[in-house]
Amino acid sequence: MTADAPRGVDAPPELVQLLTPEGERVEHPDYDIELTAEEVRSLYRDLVLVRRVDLEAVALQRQGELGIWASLLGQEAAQIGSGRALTDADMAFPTYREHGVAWCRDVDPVKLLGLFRGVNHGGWDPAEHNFHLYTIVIGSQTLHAVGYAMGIQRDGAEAATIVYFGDGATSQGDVNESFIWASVFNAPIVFFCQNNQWAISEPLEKQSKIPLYKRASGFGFPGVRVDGNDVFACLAVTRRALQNAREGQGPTLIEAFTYRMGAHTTSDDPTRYRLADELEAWKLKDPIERVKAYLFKNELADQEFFEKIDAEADALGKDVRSRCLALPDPRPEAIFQHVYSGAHALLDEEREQYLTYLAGFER
Ligand SMILES: Cc1ncc(C[n+]2csc(CCOP(=O)(O)OP(=O)(O)O)c2C)c(N)n1
Ligand SMILES: [Mg+2]
Repeated sequence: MTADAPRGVDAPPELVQLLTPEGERVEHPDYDIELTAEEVRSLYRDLVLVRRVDLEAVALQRQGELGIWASLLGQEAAQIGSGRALTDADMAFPTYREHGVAWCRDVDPVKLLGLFRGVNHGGWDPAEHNFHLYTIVIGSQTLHAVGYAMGIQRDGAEAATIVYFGDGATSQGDVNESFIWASVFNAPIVFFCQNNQWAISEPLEKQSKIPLYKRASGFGFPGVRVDGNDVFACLAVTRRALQNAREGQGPTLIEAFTYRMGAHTTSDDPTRYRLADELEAWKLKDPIERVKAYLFKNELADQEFFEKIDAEADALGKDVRSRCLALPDPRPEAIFQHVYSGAHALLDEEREQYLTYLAGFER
């Protein structure tokens, strides 16, 4: 990064990129990808639809319908590219911003909204979607994921695990411990770090003096930095890393170099700690615009296609909104459900006490 350039905007030379911000296909000596026109259109659709769900969720929060929302704005390509690289048998462990990955795992967006509305504690069955519940405790899911990966390794499964975390999370002890376990046990796992340049108000330079992907070498496994706003490159790099994991070659750290275009969450005001020119510079690298430009330039899609996708996005936004507003409030005692898989004497007692307490109000 040069002294006067906005943060992260100077693309580092080691970045894997297959589609430039202008929508030009470029070659990379180590990574390539063959995509049909239909596949590119499908990726474009994913990107637009998840952005639309995210936009609707921000609006719902602003209208008091969600307690909070963590926007994925700007990180769509990192999530769709990596999410579409997964097979059904692979398992994904998200943080709290991975709405695009959830989409790729067929989790109904309304279930995500339910969590942020406070009417469920996750709402989806991780085993049904091979998509773990969201994790708020920064970095802790990396240990869960490595444990899971070591489990499927022992089962002899032909599957890999992927775990998502942020740039800030790389400073957590849990994440570093998970790197060690994954490395020495050669666990079939991909560490997918979305470096969105910020951990709430803390900039990347407070986390590391070296590029994050280089951390991997100290733990004894490969690290690669990919253009996180390039859906083709994210797909190619993640596909390769997952395949290596499935073939017994152990973990890979992928650093998806991207940018959090919105606030950390709806409770945050980024104008307090970062300059507008940084955001403006990253807008030029928008992950959706470059796919659109590619489709247009190569005559792989016409105006009608783009209008159809926009209409589908609007319909999805409407549908998600109405189903979110219709979500029933849970019964208060539901807080005791799903804490343990079976009965638990102490929790049963606490539930009874709580119900007795609540009954005192029903007169
Ligand atoms: C163990 C722990 N410490 C602190 C927090 C508070 N916290 C919530 S989000 C966050 C920043 C995370 O930044 P990063 O890992 O870059 O992810 P991003 O939100 O940018 O996707 C912090 C410190 C937390 N949730 N858990
Ligand atoms: Mg971050």
